[in-house]
Amino acid sequence: MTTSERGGGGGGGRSVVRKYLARPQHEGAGAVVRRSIGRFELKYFDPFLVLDEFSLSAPAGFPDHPHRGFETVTYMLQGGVRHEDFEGRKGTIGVGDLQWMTAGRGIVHSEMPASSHGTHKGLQLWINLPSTHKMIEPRYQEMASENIAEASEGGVTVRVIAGESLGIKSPIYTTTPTMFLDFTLEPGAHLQQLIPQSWNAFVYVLQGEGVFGNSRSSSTTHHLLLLGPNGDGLEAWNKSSKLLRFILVGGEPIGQPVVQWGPFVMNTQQEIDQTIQDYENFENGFENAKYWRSDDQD
Ligand code: FJE
Ligand code: FE
Repeated sequence: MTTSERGGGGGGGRSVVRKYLARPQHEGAGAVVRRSIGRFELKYFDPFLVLDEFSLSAPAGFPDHPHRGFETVTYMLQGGVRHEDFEGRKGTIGVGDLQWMTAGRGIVHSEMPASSHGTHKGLQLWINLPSTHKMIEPRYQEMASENIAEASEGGVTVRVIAGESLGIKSPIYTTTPTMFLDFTLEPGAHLQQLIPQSWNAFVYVLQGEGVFGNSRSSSTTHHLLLLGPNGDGLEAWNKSSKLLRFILVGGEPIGQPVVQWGPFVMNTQQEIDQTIQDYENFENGFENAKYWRSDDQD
């Protein structure tokens, strides 16, 4: 059976169409990120703009910077990130905690390691917004680790960050319809997870090794797997003797032109020019940036 035959009919799982190893690169101020989506080979996987597995050791971090036109989703794996924004909002995202930030028309913030020792690790996903929502008021949705719903069945444990799995639904509202599931499979476990038709979806391996979709070989840590469009969901197997942990993320494609200038993502160059002007002039959502500096900034 070929890949297309397997994925084409009803009942089959999606196939893996591309696989990338995310290698470390420098971003921000001394921070290291393993970027998969957002690097030049994989500029945009509609609606996803960036997927970074980041690693921070003080004094490295992401000091005061703006965003407009999309959402950032930060999910911590080790240590913590202290954030602070231009409306005076502050907090720490600890291990297993989630911050879902809709930048909308504008946020200026800093994201720094929560303590001066240790290595602080997590995932940051940038999700695009449709043109109708790029200029909405910014908003945050946060979930502490203990409030993220978890379910187990047959050696599969899922933490439901967004969307639905094993009969559990996340309370997170996704402006762009999105699913974000954190799976752990015990040795020998097999997973079948539905993914809505027409959604783009990918897997990113966090720990151990797994066999996904039609792949013959297993995939290990730091690998991103793009899933093909056909089939009703993901099938995964842990054929190893250790735990396998990965995220499955899917989203409804927006299908609009994307013009990106660093932390600003709009539909046209004219809108980007306007955004740069707004940021420089502290207008149209950037008013609070005029007299604000984070505590991290000297
Ligand atoms: C950014 C470069 C950056 N990935 N992962 C340019 F690094 C960033 C940025 C981040 C970021 C922050 C965290 Cl906490 C985790 C990240 C990139 O802040 F916004 C631009 N424009
Ligand atoms: Fe940021």
